[in-house]
Amino acid sequence: MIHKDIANMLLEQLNMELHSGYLYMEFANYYESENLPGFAHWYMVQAAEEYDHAMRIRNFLIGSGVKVTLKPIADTIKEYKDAKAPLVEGLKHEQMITASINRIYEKALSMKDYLTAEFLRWFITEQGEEETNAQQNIDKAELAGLSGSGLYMLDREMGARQG
Ligand code: OFO
Repeated sequence: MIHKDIANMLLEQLNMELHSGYLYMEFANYYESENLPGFAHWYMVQAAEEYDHAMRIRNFLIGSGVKVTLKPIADTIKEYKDAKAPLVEGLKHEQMITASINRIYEKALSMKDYLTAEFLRWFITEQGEEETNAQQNIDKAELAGLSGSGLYMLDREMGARQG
């Protein structure tokens, strides 16, 4: 059984992961409305990954004897000034998620909860990748430009994301 404080932090993180998926689906909705199906596809794949992150936490909590209850998911921004704006929001969001994971990890270590700390190591590595991907998306958009053939080519590349 894990400590109640750690369980509560993980329940909060579970909600944040679901919110991440909700946010990225909203990005996808925006890109669909802008006729950028490749960007939309990239974020729908990302939304599915976030659901997987949430399920990892849910399963860990259940396996640790914690009763899982779900809270409402926070709302998202729905309008963006251009195709780069969601990418910038995405990086900010991932940095916030990283900070949250790190806080739980530090708390687990301080409470000598090595099982939770070990569980969180996967997320720490994953967050490194998530931030790298988010930054690369911004870099590519800056290189490609936000209109014309550059944007068209980038949209095709984004649409090739496998998983
Ligand atoms: Fe779950 O990694 Fe993004 O938010």
